[in-house]
Amino acid sequence: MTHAQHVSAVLALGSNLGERSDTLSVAVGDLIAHPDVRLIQVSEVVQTRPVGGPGDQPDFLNMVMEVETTLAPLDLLAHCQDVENRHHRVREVRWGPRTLDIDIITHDQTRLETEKLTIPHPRAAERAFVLQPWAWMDPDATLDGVPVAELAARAADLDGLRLYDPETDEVGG
Ligand code: A4P
Ligand code: MG
Repeated sequence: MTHAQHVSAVLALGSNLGERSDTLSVAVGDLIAHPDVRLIQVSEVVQTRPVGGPGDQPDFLNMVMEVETTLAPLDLLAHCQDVENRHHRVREVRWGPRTLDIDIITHDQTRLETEKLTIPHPRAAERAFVLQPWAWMDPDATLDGVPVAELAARAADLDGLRLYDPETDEVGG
């Protein structure tokens, strides 16, 4: 009998269409409803200006979460896409508005570069909308050996990031 290996993975969630906050919280529930995915921790939610894509699209809500899973990277991707689809994600414009986007940022020490999946996520190291909530959630986190907080501090989009309060639907200063 083989024993599936438990690893830690970091997922990033984003939404800029519809009931953004509700979408994120339901998606977290959907992601950990899988028998092979267990929640370790979730980050704060941040409101962020869109990076790339059409200039006139609405602001995003973004967050990250850490899970423990026995799923292999491609199976975890399939599960994330399943959850995206449940939230009526339609793929139209690259970097365009979406009800829900779920990216795999890291999967243990996995390094992978295939057409379907690149891990660590190739753009995560320069994106405050991923790095800042991650650094707040896990102050000791590193990405490719560099502290995530340090990467966040020098990310170009850090300016457009505000802490979001799901209770009041307001952003902080
Ligand atoms: N794919 C490859 N690697 C991964 C990975 N590590 N995790 C492939 C998830 N998917 C991965 O993604 C396209 C394909 O990437 C998938 O089919 C999968 O096989 P998608 O979600 O269909 O399309 P997308 O998200 O529009 O494209 P892309 O290039 O993944 O965009 P990003 O990099 O995810 O950026 N600004 C703010 N403020 N907040 C955001 O959340 N998000 C994006 C999307 C752009 N700007 C943003 C935000
Ligand atoms: Mg994506």
